[in-house]
Amino acid sequence: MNKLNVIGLGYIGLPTALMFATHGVEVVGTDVDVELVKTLQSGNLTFEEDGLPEVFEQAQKAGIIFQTEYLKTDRYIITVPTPYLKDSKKLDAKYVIKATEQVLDVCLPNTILVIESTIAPGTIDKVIRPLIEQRGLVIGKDIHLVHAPERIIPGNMVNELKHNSRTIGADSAAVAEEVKNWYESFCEAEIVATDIKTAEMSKVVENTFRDINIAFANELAQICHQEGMDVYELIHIANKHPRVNILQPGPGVGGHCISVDPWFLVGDYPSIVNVVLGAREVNDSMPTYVFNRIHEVMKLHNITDYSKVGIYGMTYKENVDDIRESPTLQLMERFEKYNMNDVKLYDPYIKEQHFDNQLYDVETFINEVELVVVMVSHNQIKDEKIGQLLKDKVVYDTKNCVVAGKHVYKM
Ligand code: SAJ
Repeated sequence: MNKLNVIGLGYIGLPTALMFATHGVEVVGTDVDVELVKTLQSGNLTFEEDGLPEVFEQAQKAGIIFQTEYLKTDRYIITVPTPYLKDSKKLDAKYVIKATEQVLDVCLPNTILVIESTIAPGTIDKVIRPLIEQRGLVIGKDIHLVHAPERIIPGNMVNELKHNSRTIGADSAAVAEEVKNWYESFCEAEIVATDIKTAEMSKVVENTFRDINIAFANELAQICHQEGMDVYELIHIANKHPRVNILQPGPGVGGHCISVDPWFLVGDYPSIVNVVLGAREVNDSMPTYVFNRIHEVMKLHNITDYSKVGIYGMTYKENVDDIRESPTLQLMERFEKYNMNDVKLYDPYIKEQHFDNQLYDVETFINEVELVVVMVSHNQIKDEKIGQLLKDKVVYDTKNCVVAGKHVYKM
């Protein structure tokens, strides 16, 4: 079998390439970013992820190659980013298009081209098939198209690559079976074959389901705050019902999946989506809600100096170093808009400077402020030692993870 070329070595592509390489597949990883490729070639990882250093070491021993060039082969997996256009909220398929074109420039006859990147339903029909046909190539003969979306969650990627079920969307059962065999090298869970459009839609629907569920929890948090009730107790009780599973409220929904994918449905079906759009709006409004709650708490404790307010956590969720679309970044936009620039920030996972008043030592951070706003429930903040430091602070805990504090306020 020819080598497998994985294109796009980001949060999804790199772990996927490493898993293939450590399970008997000859892999070449390709990325346009010269610095990124150099880093990987020199034996260093480009982001932190539990268990990844071990897999990286094994993959290197197994002979994985990193390069900026596309490989001449007949097996490709594209895992490049798929952003959305800010105004129309539609998918911006430019990276997938570019990668597909570069594959078509070099690939061997009878190539299987797998697109793993999340794409709006219908993208392969509307955008990718024409690219191939324009070149006079025949789909199903020269090129076999597949959509194989992933389901891994940052923080538990290696484990989930192994144990999560996957979907393979293809035009024919034979091609689906072939690609299923590739993934079965490392994936021990069920792999379901379907058509391409259903595979595209399933990925977006899964993330939209969670977005809607989180929006419901966030709406409940606001109702409970108004009523002086405990939203966590309420959700805990409701979830005792065997068919109810409400997620947890929080300061917003960040990351590059749940906060992005529902927009593809909004962009493509504006006259149908109602619940989907409403959920997006609720979750997007949460940083403003938190901003207002911070001011309520400041008022209750006569805090007027913003340098006495400390924001704990900048990443989009706990125990990862990824700040994409994070609620804290959105919250800081509100502070900046009103020139409230003295607010301090700290995140144990963020070493580079994003804000003037960012601190790098947790004790100094807590000691210098009166009000600690917890935006992310990193394990660190739940630590007993940190609990001691928080004991005589006012805490606004948007993640319901802090036990200590002179006064602890919730959502
Ligand atoms: N969040 C809440 N309340 C909750 C759960 C999460 O407010 O009860 C927030 C988080 O704090 C975070 C955001 O939602 O800001 C998203 O976090 P997440 O951990 O739920 O999800 P992601 O974006 O890291 O990963 C998701 C996963 N999708 C689903 O669970 C349906 C993952 O399986 C996908 O592979 C990934 O998106 C993706 O690539 O699409």
